Amino acid sequence: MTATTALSKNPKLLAWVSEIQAMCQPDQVLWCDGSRDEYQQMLDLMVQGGTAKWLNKTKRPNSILVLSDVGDVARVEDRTYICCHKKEEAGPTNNWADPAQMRDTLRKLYAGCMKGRTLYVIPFSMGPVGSPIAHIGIELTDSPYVVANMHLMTRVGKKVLDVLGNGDFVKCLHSVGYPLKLADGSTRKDLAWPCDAQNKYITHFPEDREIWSYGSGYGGNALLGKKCFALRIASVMARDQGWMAEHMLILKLTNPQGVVKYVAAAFPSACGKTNLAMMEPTIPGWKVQCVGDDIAWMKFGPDGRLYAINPEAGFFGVAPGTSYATNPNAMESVKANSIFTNCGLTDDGDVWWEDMTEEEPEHLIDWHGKDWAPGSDKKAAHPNARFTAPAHQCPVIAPNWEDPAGVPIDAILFGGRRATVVPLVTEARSWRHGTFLGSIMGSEKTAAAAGGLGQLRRDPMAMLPFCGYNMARYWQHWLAMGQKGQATDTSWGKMPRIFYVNWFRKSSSGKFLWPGYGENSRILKWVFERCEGKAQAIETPIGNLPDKQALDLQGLDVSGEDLSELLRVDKAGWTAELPSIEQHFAEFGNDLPQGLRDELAALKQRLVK
Ligand code: GTP
Ligand code: SPV
Ligand code: MN
Repeated sequence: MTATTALSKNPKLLAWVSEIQAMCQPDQVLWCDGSRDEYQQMLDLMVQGGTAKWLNKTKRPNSILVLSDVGDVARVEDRTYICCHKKEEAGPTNNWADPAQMRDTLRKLYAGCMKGRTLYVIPFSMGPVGSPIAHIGIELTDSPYVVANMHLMTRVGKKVLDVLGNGDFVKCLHSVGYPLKLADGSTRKDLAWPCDAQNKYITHFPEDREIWSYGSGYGGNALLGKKCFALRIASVMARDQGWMAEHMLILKLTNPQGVVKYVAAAFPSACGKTNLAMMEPTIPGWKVQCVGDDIAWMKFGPDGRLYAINPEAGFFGVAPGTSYATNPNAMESVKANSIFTNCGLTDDGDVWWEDMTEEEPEHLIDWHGKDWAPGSDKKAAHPNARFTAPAHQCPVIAPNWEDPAGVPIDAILFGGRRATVVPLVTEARSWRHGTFLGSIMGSEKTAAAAGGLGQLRRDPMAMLPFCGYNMARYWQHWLAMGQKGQATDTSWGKMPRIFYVNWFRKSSSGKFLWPGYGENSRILKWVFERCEGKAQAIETPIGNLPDKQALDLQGLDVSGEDLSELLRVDKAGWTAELPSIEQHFAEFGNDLPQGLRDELAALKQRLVK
């Protein structure tokens, strides 16, 4: 249970908690011990306060539904800041703010912002507690919703403080920004979803390894271990310390002979990581098991190879589109002990979202809390509605997913939503070429972040919203990691092979050409066999592609014509894209690594040949 007395003697931690307490002025401070009772206490508190509803206990045991404010439904990239001393260190793709000025702005907002509320101290470990790859953070928050979610998404509690001792930690401060007592002494009632929708700040101080978040209670804005720490702050730590923090799933792929390879894949938000990470292969004898579905931390092991851990302990997954047909293992993971946010509530007290079942419920309460029926022009669930579930509930969680040493990565996939130009799969020619393909990755925008739905944008390595420093220097770090891993311009050394995939190519009539989901196993098989040096590939100007013979197509229901289109090297399309790639690179000026300049020049040459 939460404790009113400090659970740590760490002087830096105690001083920081006192300082924040004095600034935010909560009614009380409670320390989280990470116990099951404490988790239950948070759920009860949310239900009593009107934030959450219990779902039907037989259909969905020990699970709640939470509906957020309509102004607080996704990450807010335009309110996300990297606050380092030099603007060029944040680079052209991040919002930059001067650290002292930003702290000044935020101190004013934080002053008294927790009046009438409880300040929770959440000690958490990203990665198995005590693993040499793991790192510790402390989140201070006034949101029981955040406490409960952190319990599922990270390892929380006393055990973390024991490992921390008097050591250093990442300071993560969070407030929903809705005090219950105002400066003039008046009071106000709490809201079901308190926030300060017009005044959000998601700020990072990478030089101080610190995060200050204000005004939002949703997802990556508020669960600070996830994108803020495990990607934005960790990417800077990784650069400084010679490792990698990436927006990647990790999966364990076993062939019919029992040989195992590990694949990591970077796709932008809502582009299929959770689905690929726990897919059911359609090709007989092949097995996919999940190590992680969103973030990978990779370090060189004693054998010189890259080893990855999943720093998280749960899934914060996109609900709409998730079904027994597309992702049965996610459906099984959320059967109980889960938190649902912005989903519809059925008349029998269960959750529902678009495409969860073939047949739509006759009636439900939508995520706005209004009546909904099939044919409504409104969605039952918000497109960025999410489930939070413990990873160990996934039926295909890899038995070794918590191995503190991590798993050796054989292949890295990049991918995004590209209706045209980009083929189903392309193997990079080398680590440097793969880094180039990652650096020019593009994807149509999804609902995971506010604004601009469907627009094509460059999202290098799926890290555009998550890189805590200058993107071009991050590419340089990728190239440097390759050198450490003995990759040359023509060989992979000990580094994973890199592939560029696209499940989202469309026909001229706008339909997906590729069935995706479990059928993606056919591509994983080719990747596996390329890593073994077995499968065939054709050299093309954009990289190495399989032809129809090289892919296992048995039992696949795709026309020969569609397959040809999926595997077509669209030279004209790529040539037409060169100016936009040049423009993209030009944004980084002198920071652009020479290796990527050379790759672009080489691509141009190959395309005109
Ligand atoms: P974040 O949690 O935001 O990082 O997203 P994610 O990358 O884990 O994406 P997720 O697996 O949740 O998929 C997002 C959406 O893409 C869902 O609506 C899926 O149904 C859809 N999707 C996933 N895989 C495929 C695929 O292979 N083909 C098609 N057409 N859609 C897919
Ligand atoms: C993403 O947007 O990539 C997510 C969800 O995984 S959030 O935690 O909100 O960042
Ligand atoms: Mn994500």
